[in-house]
Amino acid sequence: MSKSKIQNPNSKIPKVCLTIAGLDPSGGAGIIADIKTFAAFGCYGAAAISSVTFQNTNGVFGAVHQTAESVRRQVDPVLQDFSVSATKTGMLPTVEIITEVARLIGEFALKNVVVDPVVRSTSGFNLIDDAALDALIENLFPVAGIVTPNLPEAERIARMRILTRRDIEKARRLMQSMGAKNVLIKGGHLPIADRGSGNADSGKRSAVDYLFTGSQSELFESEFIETTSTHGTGCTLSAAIAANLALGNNLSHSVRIAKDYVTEAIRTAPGIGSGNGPVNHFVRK
Ligand code: PXL
Repeated sequence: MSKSKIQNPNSKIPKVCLTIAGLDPSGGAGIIADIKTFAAFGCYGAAAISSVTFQNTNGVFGAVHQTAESVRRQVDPVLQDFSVSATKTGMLPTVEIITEVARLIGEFALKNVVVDPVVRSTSGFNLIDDAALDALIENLFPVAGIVTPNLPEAERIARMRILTRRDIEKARRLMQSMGAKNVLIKGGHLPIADRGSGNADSGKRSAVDYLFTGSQSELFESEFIETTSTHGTGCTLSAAIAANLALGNNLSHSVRIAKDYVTEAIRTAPGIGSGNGPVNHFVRK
């Protein structure tokens, strides 16, 4: 039963962002990274756990997945109560969870849905099986405002090797034919000669992401920072895009702000852990 609401007259109600993703207890990736990112942009974060993973900065050692019912029972009361301005999905490990999340998105007409098609951890742990990946493509691509694969994820989704910018073009067409309207392909893993615009000769690397909106394409370039502190950068980027969409920024602007945020978060990483360390989520002024 809802109580009559008593509101602080001075409060400015923040935008609410929801993440449905895995728990990384070491805090660098998954829902903890998402919540910190939402907070860094002044948004209020809500989270539902799809899987409890066991990991630290050296690797992922296992996971216990939630059921579809558990995910629904986490998400439903939140959506009954809050007006959610953006939703981000991360690790969705099973077919049943993916179909339930697609149903929830439809039932509640969720807007600004950012789908990060998480497939594998940096350390090589499979976070989703093949059947689940097919289900993700079929059920979530058509309802996503944007899909944000990195290169290995794009390769697995498009079932092709991606070595050049031409390959990226081909992969994006394939992903759009699978129902994804807007695709951000994160080119951080691209061979050095194909990174960026004309930097190959100078040997200076840049981190380039490619945004495809319909038939348009836009290139986002930023400094490539040589570091092992990259744990959770994918989660952080997609959460930052969701937060900026929640704030009312358009897609292109949201991607630019999110990318700059991740670059600074990597640059000022706290150096925690002995492996691939987390980034600094509270870099934003
Ligand atoms: O960055 C991929 C990823 C997403 N979500 C969770 C993870 C990882 C990688 O380890 O653990 C929960």
